[in-house]
Amino acid sequence: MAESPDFPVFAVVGHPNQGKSSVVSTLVQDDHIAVSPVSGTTREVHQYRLMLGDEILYELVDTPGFQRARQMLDWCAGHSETAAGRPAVLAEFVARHRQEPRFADDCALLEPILRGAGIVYVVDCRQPFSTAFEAELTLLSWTGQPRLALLNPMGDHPHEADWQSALGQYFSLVRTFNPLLAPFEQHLALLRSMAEIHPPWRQPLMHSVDALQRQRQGRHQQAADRLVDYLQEVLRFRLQLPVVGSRAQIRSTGVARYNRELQHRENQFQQQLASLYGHHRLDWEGEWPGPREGDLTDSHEWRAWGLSRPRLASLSGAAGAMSGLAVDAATGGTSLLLGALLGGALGGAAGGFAGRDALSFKLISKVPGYEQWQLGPVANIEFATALAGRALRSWYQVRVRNHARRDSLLLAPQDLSHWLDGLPRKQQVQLLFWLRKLLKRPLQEEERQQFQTLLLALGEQMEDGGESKT
Ligand SMILES: Nc1nc2c(ncn2[C@@H]2O[C@H](COP(=O)(O)OP(=O)(O)O)[C@@H](O)[C@H]2O)c(=O)[nH]1
Ligand SMILES: [Mg+2]
Repeated sequence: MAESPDFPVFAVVGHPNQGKSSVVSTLVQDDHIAVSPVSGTTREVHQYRLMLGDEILYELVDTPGFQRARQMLDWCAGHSETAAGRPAVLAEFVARHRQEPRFADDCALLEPILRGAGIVYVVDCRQPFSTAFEAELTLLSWTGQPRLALLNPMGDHPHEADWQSALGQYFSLVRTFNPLLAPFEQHLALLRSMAEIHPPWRQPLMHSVDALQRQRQGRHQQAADRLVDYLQEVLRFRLQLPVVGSRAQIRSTGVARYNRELQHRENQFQQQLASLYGHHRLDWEGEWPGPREGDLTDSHEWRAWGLSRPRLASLSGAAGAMSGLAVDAATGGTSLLLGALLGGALGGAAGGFAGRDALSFKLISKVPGYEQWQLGPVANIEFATALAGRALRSWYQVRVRNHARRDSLLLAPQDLSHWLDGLPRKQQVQLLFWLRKLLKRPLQEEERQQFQTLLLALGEQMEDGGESKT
């Protein structure tokens, strides 16, 4: 057997179309890997390494599916006398048949294993277990390499018990893992399982778990930082408009331009988030339903992203809860002096939206012939919470997205359905406080840090909130 590398290597194998490439894609955080409903998309063996800086954490080998396991097994059975000789017989089979097109896939997938890779066997448990799989399992067991089986539950899985029973005979560990939907914690759990099947890889894989956790925290930090910049920019964004036509006409073309600018900034923000989390091919769907011309007090689509009016009103109205909050804040170790600030934030909530337009619109130069109108900044705390809610939702979607997914990312307001309303009051007040501050002026360094701390907490909450919709 060739000398093994000093990082763990696993070959991901199985029948065609079981989700092998998807498992590889998710675990190496690479959205470039060919994942496709068309069987036979992975024609060759590809090695993918998860790198962190210069360090290789592990390598996964994506393989084509088994094609002629039965024939291969028959040949090997006829050429081996004892169990001890089986790995050598498999190697001989590969050496003799690798040039034959009919065995090309089978040889290709065995090669890395014979060189020392561990085995991750992937099966979509919607199909019944049958003897067709038995040959594959037997061959894999004959390699003598450490191995683990993954049940990929794509939808219903009526045959799961059969599969468990069959796989349990060939694999020391059988785990359930949905490469498209498994949350990050389950990726780590899977790596811990992989660490169990081969003692020499235990330490490097447990190290990978730590490193990936740190990487994720770092990504969250950077995303929160970006989020502050983004909100700072869009909440304070203003457009200068030349005087062409009537006030109503200027306003109307201004609002259209403003929305385009907003959409553009949101797209940029979303792309930055995506690339922070290692998504390089992400399509976003979902127009930002920006303010309309004449957007005053009636309901508009953007409202669904923010705090609801009853919620905003209750934040200013519930005096009893407020004193509770102030106490909470004083003892909660938050650096915000909420008690002192509450009045300001809530006063804003009360007065900040009633009858107010989403954007300020005013004449900023009255010099005849050089008149100028200005649209923006955001003038209404309700609209500000909608922008923030939408940005938070974008962040959430990217956080929970696995790299195996190839569908576009859909942002629809009903996804959120006033998620912000469900936050603890204290966080709502804090969010309002910072948004209001942003509406007035850019944040200072220390304030940024505080706002970021809040955003990080909100980010955690989004994931823990049991929102499994993706
Ligand atoms: N719904 C669903 N589809 C999946 C899941 N895993 C893989 N797929 C899809 O099944 C198809 C085949 O997946 P792929 O990873 O290319 O399988 P491979 O041929 O074994 O490499 C792709 O369209 C995947 O998006 C899953 O857990 N749920
Ligand atoms: Mg594949």
